[in-house]
Amino acid sequence: MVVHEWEPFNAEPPRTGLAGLLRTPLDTFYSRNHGPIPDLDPAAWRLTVDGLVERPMDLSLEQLRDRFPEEEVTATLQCAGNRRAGLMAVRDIPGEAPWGSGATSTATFGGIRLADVLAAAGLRAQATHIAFDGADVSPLPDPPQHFGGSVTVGKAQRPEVLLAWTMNGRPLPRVHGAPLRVVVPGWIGARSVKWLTRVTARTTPSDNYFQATAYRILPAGTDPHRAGPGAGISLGPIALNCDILSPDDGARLPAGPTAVSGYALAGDGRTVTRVDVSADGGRSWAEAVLDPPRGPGLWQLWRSVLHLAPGGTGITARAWDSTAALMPASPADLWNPKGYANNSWPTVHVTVESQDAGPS
Ligand SMILES: Nc1nc2c(c(=O)[nH]1)N[C@H]1C(S)=C(S)[C@@H](COP(=O)(O)O)O[C@H]1N2
Ligand SMILES: [Mo]
Repeated sequence: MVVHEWEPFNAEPPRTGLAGLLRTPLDTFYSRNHGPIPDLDPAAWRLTVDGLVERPMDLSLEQLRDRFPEEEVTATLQCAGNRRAGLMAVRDIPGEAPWGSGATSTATFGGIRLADVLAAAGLRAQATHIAFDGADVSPLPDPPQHFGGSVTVGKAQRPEVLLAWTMNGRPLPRVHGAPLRVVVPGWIGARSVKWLTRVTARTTPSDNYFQATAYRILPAGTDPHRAGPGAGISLGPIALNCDILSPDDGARLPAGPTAVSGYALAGDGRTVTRVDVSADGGRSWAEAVLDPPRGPGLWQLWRSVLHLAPGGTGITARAWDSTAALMPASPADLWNPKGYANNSWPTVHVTVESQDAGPS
């Protein structure tokens, strides 16, 4: 793992650690934290469901297990800061981690549907947002605050949105939110709140710092330290993106055909319909072989074989979605003061050895 910070713990796998696998192994899955990782006693832990509901509830893990049917969802989590390094290459973003391609990972999560819990609590018709609170306290807001965020009621009631206690068939690891986390496929990772303690039905989005102030796209001239709650564009559903996972950036490759592979991830409610690969900076493109969509918020793997001339070459990819939207070419057009949502065309630089090169 590439560790960006030890406290709070922030780490991502190298891109090649994600390559070719539908599911990311637990020891490879990225970790994104905003404060110390809490150590919760599962026996004492309770989930509070309150706000605009007919029957507020306080439920233990055992009660959640007994009352609601268990479901599994395979989904990709992606941090809004994924590929921030590509934006930092355009212009520096002080105080934020230079995430590469690895703040994206996929797992099979098991637990219960948030929709079932909301129905049991008697969600009132006026509710338009469902807010989540985590047990961790982040020192980033002033004063320090629990991590939290919200999604719309429409998304909260989707069958793919889970309250999860397993990950790839194992008990949910502490670093990923044990004993219970939210999983919101297709939305920025920040809405998949870990160490969940409270679900609140409201008429407005969460007031939490990580919803109201952070995780927003500010206009390029703005000082993020002066931007107050509500400034900029709130991030929720993620945008179409793709990446090259193999070969690695900087790889030296033997002469002969080059296998290129990666993932593409559509925005909420969409699917990826085509991935193209270019070895000439986007002047010409070859269509990659793309896996079919297998579920909401789940990446689609793709692969291609290129015949590259000896020497240094860039390999670029781009994806199209089911609305015929295409990823933007340039990170410069996307640059924003907090460095979120870089979905520009990814490029890896490789060197292809010439046919007659001996062993190096
Ligand atoms: N309670 C809590 N939940 C959280 C966070 C956090 O710091 N605290 N980080 C969020 C962010 S920004 C992301 S991208 C995902 C990362 O989940 P992971 O660490 O399991 O990969 O968790 C989200 N949920
Ligand atoms: Mo994130």
